[in-house]
Amino acid sequence: MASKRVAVIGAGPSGLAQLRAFQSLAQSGVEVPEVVCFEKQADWGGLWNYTWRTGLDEYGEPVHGSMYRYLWSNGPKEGLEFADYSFEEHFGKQIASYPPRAVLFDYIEGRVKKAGVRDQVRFRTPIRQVDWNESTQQFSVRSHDLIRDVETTEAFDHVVVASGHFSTPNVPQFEGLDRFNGRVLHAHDFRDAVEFREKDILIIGTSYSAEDIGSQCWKYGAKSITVSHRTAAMGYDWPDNWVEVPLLTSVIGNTCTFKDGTTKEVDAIILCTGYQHHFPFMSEDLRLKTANRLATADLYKGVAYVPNPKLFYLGMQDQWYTFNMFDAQAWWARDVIMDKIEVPDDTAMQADVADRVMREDAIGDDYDAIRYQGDYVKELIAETDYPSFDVDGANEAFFQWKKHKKVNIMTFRDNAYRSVITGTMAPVHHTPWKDALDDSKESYLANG
Ligand code: FAD
Ligand code: NA7
Repeated sequence: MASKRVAVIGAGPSGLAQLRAFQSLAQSGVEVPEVVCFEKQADWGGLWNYTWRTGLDEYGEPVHGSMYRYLWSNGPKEGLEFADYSFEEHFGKQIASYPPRAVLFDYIEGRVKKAGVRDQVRFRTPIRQVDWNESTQQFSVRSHDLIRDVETTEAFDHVVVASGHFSTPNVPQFEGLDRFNGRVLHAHDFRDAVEFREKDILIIGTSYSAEDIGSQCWKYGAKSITVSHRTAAMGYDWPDNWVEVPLLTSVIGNTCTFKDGTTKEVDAIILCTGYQHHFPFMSEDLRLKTANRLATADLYKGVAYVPNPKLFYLGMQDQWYTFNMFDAQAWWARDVIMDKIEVPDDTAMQADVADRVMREDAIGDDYDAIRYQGDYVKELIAETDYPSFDVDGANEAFFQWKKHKKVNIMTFRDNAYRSVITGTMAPVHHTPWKDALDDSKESYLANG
């Protein structure tokens, strides 16, 4: 097994899950393959590794980060807790349920520091090209050491793509945007809500980014928030200076016109219109092409690439579950690589994908979608030694979260839930979210 080589692309939560999966096996005395993780940024943590930069970085690489200042977890931490590393183990106490970005970064990092896997990561080394070599039955992987400005091509038996899919923006065109007299940006480039203090802002989109960036701007003093939808309004009980309108049809000067003929003068337009699965470094025969959905195209068990199951993609689903689902996937991919799990023939893999798509298409509401992804997590962990946990209990935390958002979209983060890993109840945070302007780790952890 030691002679096998595995390339992991990305050291975000998914890639780090893969490193931890192999390390946990090695720790139990099993000989594992050589694992090399390539990370284009200077540090690990993926999106949780905050950068002020937008556009291109200091090497001319597209900036990966889409996270912004003051971001607090948009779902309860009880839904994402690692089954092998609880919040209590990391912080030495139970903490409140919606941690800000810096707190979650610390938690993610804590597990992999403990595992001692940092020396497996080649930082500042983006992958440029991955090809399959039919004659050697290996992948040819070309990476670029940005610091030394040297490109290297190496052979690997397996590739695990963990490069995320919330970094390359989906940017639609609207008539008149090219002549708008204010700032237009995509959510990917949003960094600090304070910029929009006293401003009238228009947000396009109705999903997580729209809801949360709008809420940040509201919290930090925007004058008004107008949210424009293509399909349906979000329908929360918004504050007085927040309205929902149909889709933007045109922009003249600072005046935006919507599908129902109404207009609004705005200072800035933030396109919260989602992201693309973008893998320019994968040769076409290896490149995942999928919509952002729970049942991705072409991935057996949501992980192994059907046309070439020596290749794995982690975390490519739309996400209710995150960190613990990436773990479930990483442990499963590890066991395929270790020849402990057998991948069936092409017909059976395609049938598996079709069945997942069909079952997702039959989902009625968000509660069913949460159950669907919870069942998926259960399915994968049942096949490996990832510590089993109460997934139904985690589903329940998500159900409570949905209900709390309906009750009041500006106070849902003030609630607390029970850990399904340690069984302890989270404390209620010391300050309501809307009044907690300091999002530092020190401030958040000052609880209890
Ligand atoms: P990423 O975190 O995107 O990490 C991918 C890594 O791959 C990066 O480090 C990147 O630099 C690297 N990489 C990319 N391309 C290459 C290449 N060619 N070569 C080498 N390295 C490469 N989830 C939650 O659970 N709770 C939240 O509150 C939450 N909030 C979010 C808010 C925002 C604004 C966004 C965009 C996402 C949020 N998410 C949240 C979801 C998020 O997707 C996951 O939490 C998680 O970060 C996904 O991990 P990942 O490792 O799959 O991808
Ligand atoms: P999502 O969840 O993919 O949502 C994208 C939104 O953008 C959704 O409301 C779409 O509306 C809307 N959209 C997409 N294209 C258009 C066009 N052309 N016109 C108008 N509206 C459009 O992305 P998010 O950024 O919100 O969330 C991504 C992750 O970041 C998420 O996992 C969080 O954890 C944080 P639709 O409903 O399709 O009409």
